[in-house]
Amino acid sequence: MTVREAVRELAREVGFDVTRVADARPLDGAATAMRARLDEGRLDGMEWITADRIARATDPASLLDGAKSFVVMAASYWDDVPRPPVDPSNPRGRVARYAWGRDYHDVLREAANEVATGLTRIAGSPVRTRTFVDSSPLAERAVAIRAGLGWAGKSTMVLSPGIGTYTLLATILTDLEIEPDAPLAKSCGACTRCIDSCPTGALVAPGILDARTCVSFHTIENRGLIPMHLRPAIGEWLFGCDDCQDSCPVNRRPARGRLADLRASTPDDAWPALFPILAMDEPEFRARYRRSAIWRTKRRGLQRNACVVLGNLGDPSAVPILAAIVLDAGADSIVRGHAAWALGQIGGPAARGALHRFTQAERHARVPADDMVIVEVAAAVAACA
Ligand code: B12
Ligand code: SF4
Ligand code: SF4
Repeated sequence: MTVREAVRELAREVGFDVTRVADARPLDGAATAMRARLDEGRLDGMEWITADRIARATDPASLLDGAKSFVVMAASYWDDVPRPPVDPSNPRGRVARYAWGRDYHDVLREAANEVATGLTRIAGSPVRTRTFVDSSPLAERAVAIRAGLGWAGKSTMVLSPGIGTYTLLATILTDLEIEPDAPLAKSCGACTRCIDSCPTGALVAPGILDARTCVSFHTIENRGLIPMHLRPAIGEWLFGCDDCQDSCPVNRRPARGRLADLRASTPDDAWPALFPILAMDEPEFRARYRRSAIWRTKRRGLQRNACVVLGNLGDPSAVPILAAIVLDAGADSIVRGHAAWALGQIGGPAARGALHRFTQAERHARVPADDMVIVEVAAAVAACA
């Protein structure tokens, strides 16, 4: 058995579905493409993606001394949790599939580290390795594409034959020379379904995503206000977005992911009830989400997103809890502002009354609020009218 075959077998044993090998030459094409996205402002809002980071992420020699090969592995996380019956007294939002289970950073890192440890055994002598799962500076998709693990989809997702796009990547960079795989000679052809189904038009051209309008960016990475004009298009997405994947024909017959830790434990992991999220204090948020990818958006971000979803659902049953937030001078301003917006979307006498109460109370300095909340309330009053 060759080293490549042995690594593949080991990766399969620990739960990865596809494993490929690439050489560790600089990723020049990706560097140029990523720099262009940065310079065009399409990565604005993710200040950690800098020109310097892109240079390192595409220069394997700077990531590991003597780097020779990448082992890149994909784990499918596809699963299905049917939507619970609609109950207006208990409205729910939707979480993107990759965040249903235990934090994928931990799950994939543990599995990838087993493969990295196994490399020394397979090679018969000590080898140096460095493992990457999402958060380190490595252009992971570019490595996957070079290794033939999949092709670059028009959605910017890596598409792997047989398992589609519902995959997460883990990569090992090593100083061991392993025979590389060839890139795939495949493409999306004439299909444009992901572009057509994107609710905000964030896929501005085939393979070009503008994060400034992407629902996934706003519900996960954005720490502040979500631009008002984008909020309606967020629909029910509480965290992340799968629209460009749900529409992809390559995902037509997905197989259930094998890493059980990535699956939802309860329907609430996939379709969380929104009122309990709005009522959560910090210790409750920590207890529920500390081991989930949702932790990244922080309590404030999740509550902000819950307000947006409630506004989009438009059910008056949400008015009392949203009104209580708007009228609570101690509540977070970002959450308050989005709660006001939601009241404006729901409309009707109860929502109008709550906004009016806020305006009166604020005018008499009984409910202090910063300018941003005042602006959001004024816009919500106008929307109600
Ligand atoms: C920043 C980031 C985001 C941002 C920006 C995404 C984007 N498309 O740029 C936001 C927050 C929007 C995001 C969203 C999501 N993300 Co994300 N994200 C990342 C992260 C951390 C960096 C990506 C980055 O640098 N983007 C900049 C763009 C320009 O580069 P890129 O798309 O990664 O790669 C392109 C270029 O390299 C180019 N390219 C490569 N080689 C070459 C060669 C030549 C010659 C040329 C011209 C171009 C070229 O094509 C690649 C594919 O488009 C990676 C992890 C990592 N460290 O790589 C995860 C990662 C890309 N995300 C991932 C996932 C799962 C998601 C979501 C599905 C989560 C969700 N359900 O909400 C969505 C999908 C949205 C989408 N359509 O992409 C997975 C993707 C797995 C896969 N099968 O593709 C990754 C790889 C994490 C992981 N380890 O699994 N993400
Ligand atoms: S994740 Fe959602 S908003 Fe972002 S590109 Fe895909 S469909 Fe569009
Ligand atoms: S929807 Fe069509 S164009 Fe988009 S990634 Fe899938 S196959 Fe490619």
